[in-house]
Amino acid sequence: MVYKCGIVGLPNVGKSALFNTITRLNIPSKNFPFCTIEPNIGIVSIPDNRLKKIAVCLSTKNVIHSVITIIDIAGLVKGASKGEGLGNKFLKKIRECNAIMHVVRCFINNEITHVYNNINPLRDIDIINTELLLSDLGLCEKIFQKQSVQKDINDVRHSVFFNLIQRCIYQLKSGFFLKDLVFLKEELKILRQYQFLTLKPMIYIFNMTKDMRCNININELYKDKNVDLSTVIPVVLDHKHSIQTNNIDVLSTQKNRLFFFDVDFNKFIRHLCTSLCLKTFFTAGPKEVRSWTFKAEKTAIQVAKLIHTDFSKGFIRAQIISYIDFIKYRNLIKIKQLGKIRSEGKKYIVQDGDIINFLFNV
Ligand SMILES: Nc1nc2c(ncn2[C@@H]2O[C@H](COP(=O)(O)OP(=O)(O)OP(=O)(O)O)[C@@H](O)[C@H]2O)c(=O)[nH]1
Ligand SMILES: [Mg+2]
Repeated sequence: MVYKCGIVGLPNVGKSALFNTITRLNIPSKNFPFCTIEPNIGIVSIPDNRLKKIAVCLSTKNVIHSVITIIDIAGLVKGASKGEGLGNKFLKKIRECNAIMHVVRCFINNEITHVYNNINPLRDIDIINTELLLSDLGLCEKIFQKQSVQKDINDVRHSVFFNLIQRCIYQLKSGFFLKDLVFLKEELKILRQYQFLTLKPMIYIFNMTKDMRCNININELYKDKNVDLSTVIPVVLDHKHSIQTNNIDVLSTQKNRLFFFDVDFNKFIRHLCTSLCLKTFFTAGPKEVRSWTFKAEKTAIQVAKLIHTDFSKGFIRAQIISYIDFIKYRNLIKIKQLGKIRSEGKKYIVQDGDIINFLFNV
């Protein structure tokens, strides 16, 4: 399963421009709201210098990078959760994604229409987040009503489920995202099947003007709007499909302004992956060396499934060399002699940089 990242935001804020930049595709990105109607799907390789280094050690020619799917949908407007502007249809597409990229217009250009007439990033964030929240609230209430009809008072499972949905409703009615609540593992498993929007990891892409002019009040951003600054990536898009990204230095929030530094395209994708808590493991052999992206905290049997369901169905154990050891000794016989190949069971929590050989039997 490839990790899917959906782009949301108001109409005409640069979602498709960002999509083009990341995917190096060329879908229409024009100066009118709702330029995008049907979702655009692009696949992007995740750069990782370690792959090539592993391939050199093994004299393997075929190097395959893991990929992430980026989905650009139509703009959302106030009332989207109630169907305004075909909002429900668009939101459904986002429910199928693993994570959300929320594009916020910060650039100033009088020629580019803003659907609410002026540049106000915090208001825009509020509008989109409110729609995501209301959409989840509607879904929770539907689930609650459906379960009320079927409720069996003596069934413990039912009352656990009821309490869980009630907690969610309370959280959403208080104006907070579900991902800000603490859930037990089993509760998360139940909730994930409903694809709640506010349970997904979200990063904010601030679409900036080249001169970085922006009057966002950082204090307001993270205190009042509850935005975790580590999830904010300011970018400057240009028309040659290149990207400059910038990171916010949290220290500079004291000065109440954004602080930027330039990084390149590859760093942007990696930054995106880091913000979404995505990790990488490798499979390596004489035929190919390949990277695989997975969500942090996954077990060996869970990531085995990414390669093939047989790997998890018939899982015996995983033989693991850490990338650091591999590069240090560069020789499989030596690595073996030094006892640096570990044997791990299905519950092992896979670490970033693990080079894994799955043993299975079906
Ligand atoms: N000056 C400037 N223009 C931009 C920037 N990003 C996007 N635009 C322009 O804004 C207009 C809208 O961009 P799109 O990428 O189509 O916006 P969108 O969010 O996909 O819009 P919808 O699909 O209608 O929801 C286009 O004319 C872009 O060229 C930017 O950073 N600076
Ligand atoms: Mg668009």
